Amino acid sequence: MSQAGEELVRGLEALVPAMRGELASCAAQDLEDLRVKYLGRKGLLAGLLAGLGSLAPEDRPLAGKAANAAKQALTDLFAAREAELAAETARGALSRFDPTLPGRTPEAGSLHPVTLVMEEICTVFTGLGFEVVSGPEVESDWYNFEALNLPPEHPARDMQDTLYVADNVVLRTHTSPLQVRTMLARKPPVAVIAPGKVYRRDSDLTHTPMFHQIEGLLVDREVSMADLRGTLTSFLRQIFGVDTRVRFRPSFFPFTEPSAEVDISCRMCGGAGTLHGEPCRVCKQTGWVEILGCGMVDPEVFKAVGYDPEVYTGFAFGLGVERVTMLKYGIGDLRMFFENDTRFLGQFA
Ligand code: 2NM
Repeated sequence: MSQAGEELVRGLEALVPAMRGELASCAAQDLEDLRVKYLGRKGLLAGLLAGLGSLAPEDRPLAGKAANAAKQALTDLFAAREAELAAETARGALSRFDPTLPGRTPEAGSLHPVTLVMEEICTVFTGLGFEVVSGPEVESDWYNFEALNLPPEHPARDMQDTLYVADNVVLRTHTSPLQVRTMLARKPPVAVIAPGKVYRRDSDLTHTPMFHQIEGLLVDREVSMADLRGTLTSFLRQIFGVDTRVRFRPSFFPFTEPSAEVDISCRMCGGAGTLHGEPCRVCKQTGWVEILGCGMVDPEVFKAVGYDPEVYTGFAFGLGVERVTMLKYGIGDLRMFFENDTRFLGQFA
């Protein structure tokens, strides 16, 4: 081999120990620079390979072989060191991880107390054989008023301050339109409860423009006021406790006759009217709190939905879910339900 050929081969062979030495003391962030220096397009290896073309033809096979060997060796050395440094970095991260530190607990949501009580009430009535129904919050005047024995000029319409969407279209002021829809769609016997949002033009300390209501309806042959009384007493004792006393007072609703309002013994003072020698604020010293309204479905309602009032009788009732929730949990301020303070809401998780 010519002298030039031998020099080129020695140069190629010398690259390998040179790179090995530099790699050994190289830090991870300098690795790329080293690769460029030896293996880059204008690197040391490329520089030597450029001399290959000017060798005598008979020297080229040996020199070419040495060049390939050098390139392979450099590539392998580089890959090995790269893997080694990656492993070291990973070990470093692991040593900085302290498994004894407390974890970061992910925040979990919880159901709103009004939702919880609404579901609980539905569960009680489902257990008594009622079926849950739902429907639109925007209703026509007919479903919300007319069919419920509230004709256009009826003074009772003033009892409800209604939110109008358009002429003859309202945000439902109660869930009764659902009972109307149910009666139009089915024949007796029916036993349904209708939970949902209702809307009234009312906003102060004790009223919100939207609140939740549950109404119930049972229609069959020979349904009596005694059935109403037994059903509601069972329901109220399941919600408020077996010791709860229940009383019915005469009242008036346009869609029921006779009608009644139902009181339960005050949970705050146990019905005594006083608490720690002070007048009870929940029942205003009466020992009773009003919880729902009810009655026997008025024959006019049955006529509107095509039920024969000579054949069928039924009872209906309605209650406000926020009110039930306040009494059940001793919450004194309606606004708590609408502020979405998680310190309050989280207590019901
Ligand atoms: C109440 C009180 C009394 C009631 C009546 C009806 C219907 F559609 F069957 F006629 N649904 N709900 C009713 C009766 C509601 O809420 C205080």
